[in-house]
Amino acid sequence: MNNVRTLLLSLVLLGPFTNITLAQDVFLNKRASWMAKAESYRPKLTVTPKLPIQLVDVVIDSNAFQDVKAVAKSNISEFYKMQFSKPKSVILDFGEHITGTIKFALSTTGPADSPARLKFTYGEIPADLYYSLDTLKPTITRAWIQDEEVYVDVLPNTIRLPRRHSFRYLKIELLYSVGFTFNFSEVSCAAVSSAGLNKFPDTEQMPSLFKEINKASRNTLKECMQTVLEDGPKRDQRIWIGDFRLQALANYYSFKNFDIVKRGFYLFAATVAKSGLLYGTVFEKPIVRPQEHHPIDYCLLYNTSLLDYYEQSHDLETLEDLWELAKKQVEIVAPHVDEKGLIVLAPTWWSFVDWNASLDKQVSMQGLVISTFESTLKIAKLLKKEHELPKLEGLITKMRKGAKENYLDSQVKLFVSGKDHQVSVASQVWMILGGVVTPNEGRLLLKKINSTSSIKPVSPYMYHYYVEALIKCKMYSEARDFIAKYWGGMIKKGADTFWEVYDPENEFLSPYNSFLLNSYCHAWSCTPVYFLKKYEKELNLKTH
Ligand code: RAM
Repeated sequence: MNNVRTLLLSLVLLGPFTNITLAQDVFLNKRASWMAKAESYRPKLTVTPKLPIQLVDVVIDSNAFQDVKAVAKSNISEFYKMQFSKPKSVILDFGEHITGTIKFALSTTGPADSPARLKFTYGEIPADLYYSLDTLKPTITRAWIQDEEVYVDVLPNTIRLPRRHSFRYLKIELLYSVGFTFNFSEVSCAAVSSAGLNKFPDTEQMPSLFKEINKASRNTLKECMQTVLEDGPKRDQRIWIGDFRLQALANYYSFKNFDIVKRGFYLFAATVAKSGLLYGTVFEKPIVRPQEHHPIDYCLLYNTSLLDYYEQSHDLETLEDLWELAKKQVEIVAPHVDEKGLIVLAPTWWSFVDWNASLDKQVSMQGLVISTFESTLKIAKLLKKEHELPKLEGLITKMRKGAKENYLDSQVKLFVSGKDHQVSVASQVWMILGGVVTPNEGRLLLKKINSTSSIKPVSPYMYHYYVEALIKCKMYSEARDFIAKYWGGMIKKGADTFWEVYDPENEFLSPYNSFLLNSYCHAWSCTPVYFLKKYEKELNLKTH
């Protein structure tokens, strides 16, 4: 009987991946109106011209991030005077992270009788321009690496390169000698973002490190604010629910652009799988379409994000419009909770939680499911629709009890995950956020985990939830000190935008087997501005 149930369930969930379409399209009637709303909230891009400010060299320095730093070489005026005819390379520094397209103009001293072959390499950080990918075997395509060869057939010339890049540093190389000389009379970038102008005067009353953290958070968000809340302007340039939730939170405490958030909710809604389960990712081009996978933690975090949005906007209409979708996520996941109150993940789902490959995710997912069920219940209550999910409250209680009875190791006094009883920070964090323990009990867990050897987060994404847990347990000074240590650690290593992956113990860590494929302006790392603004008083920033 159980096997038949599992088979039927798998077929329904597998529907979108196969030609087997047992399930009907649950939201068929809503897709068109959701898509129209998504389009109506499309933000306008502001184009800002940016110029390079100086020439730099990238050099090895064991104190720098990934052992490479940029050092000033000369004033930018020297660059425009440089004559090019033999192979030569220069690095321009734009002074800040930008996302946009390059325009350049070449002037000649005499007639040109051949093309000039140039190579442009874009670096978000100095290391991007130092290391080569040759010895690494990335698990995702090299096509994400930002370098391109450019033929200039006719000189003099002014050329706008078509591709949008994400960078602060630009290396320009003349690859082969030519029989004439030329110089650059212009290099500029049309920088794009939908964030609007940076309207944040430097009047914040907080120590300079926190001011810098705030600024880098906002810059990270600004760069990812394009026609959607992209996860990263270098890679993957698309919208992911997990990143989206954190960007939306940071946005409420900075740019306050509600339309781009609504656009996200509606894009995910319009592209939902026929089964009614959300996909984790949406592309805008060439047509709006989902990436057909179900990171189940992201699917559920959609509901939490909706609740966050309502708390900031009081927009009951949107909540109402998306309620059936939010409810459906719970209806699909809830049957996977067993008699003990434990979530048993379906084989067709993926759970992300963090990029640490060693992490056992069972306990984290238990807490995350409870926490997102709780958000959904709150939405139901706001809409006076609790009766539509009559068993949810009881299920949450059962899951909390189940988690405590099955995952709390009474000897170690920590939650342990998987058959090897793994101790991780993520497990404690999600047990706290899922309300499995009280804030007082949570405080003991967080103190204990810091003095125990355990699996640690590696991404600012998971560390966001760690800080949320500290705050939930009223450990404000620990939260403040951690933000200073972790995000401040990136600042001290030269970050002007925050990174996709940062493990202070291993700066070369990459989920893609190549740190050159990592993104160094990544949406999910932008939340310090949210913490520092929302909890300004509690974090007691003025005196620290
Ligand atoms: C990375 C994306 C994104 C994240 C997923 C899980 O590839 O860049 O930020 O949400 O992984």
